Amino acid sequence: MQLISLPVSPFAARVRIAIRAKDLDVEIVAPPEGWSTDRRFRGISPTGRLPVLILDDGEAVGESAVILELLEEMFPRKPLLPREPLARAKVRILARHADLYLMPPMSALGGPHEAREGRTVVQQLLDGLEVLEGLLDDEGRELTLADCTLAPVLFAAEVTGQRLGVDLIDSFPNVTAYQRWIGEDPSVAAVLVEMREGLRSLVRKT
Ligand SMILES: N[C@@H](CCC(=O)N[C@@H](CS)C(=O)NCC(=O)O)C(=O)O
Repeated sequence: MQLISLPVSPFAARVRIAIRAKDLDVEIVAPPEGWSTDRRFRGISPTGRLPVLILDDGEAVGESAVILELLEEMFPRKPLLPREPLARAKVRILARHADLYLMPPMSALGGPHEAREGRTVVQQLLDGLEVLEGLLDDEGRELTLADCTLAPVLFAAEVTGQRLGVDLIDSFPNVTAYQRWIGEDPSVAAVLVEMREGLRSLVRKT
């Protein structure tokens, strides 16, 4: 199998964490030059987005949350979902929270925006982090799909805050403690290093 991925992509990073945690034999490959508009790439990723998992029979699967669930079903060893249905639902709530309420404002802050619009989006991100603060009540457990999803998102929030000159995470003690805890997982730590290095090389290029 192959994963088309870029080091800094928080969506690709969550899949790379799961691949490491499950010890899967997946080759990590970069997309082609000009990938988001490249016609061949669009053939395997109709939205033109990363990541894409290429299965051994050539079948391509996009959408990071779907890829995570697929890998979990294909390779249940070293599970990243608990057994009990309600516990599984709680994992999925955290992961969906990241996709619905944290990533959209973060992506908006990554693009060009007016100062006032920027303040509104920062507030949306802070609101999302405040909800996360209340959702995190389960520290000290096994790594889950929620952790794979949240660790890169919180890294991106940290970097976004640094860029804006505000600490977005500091005022949320549960989120701060969770970020520290999750960063100690070896699979997460390795992928965060990849994200940091990817970011550095992007900055060097611009
Ligand atoms: N919902 C998608 C989002 C993926 C996504 O937006 N990836 C970014 C890279 S971090 C991308 O491919 N952006 C290309 C573009 O916006 O043209 C997922 O979870 O996989």
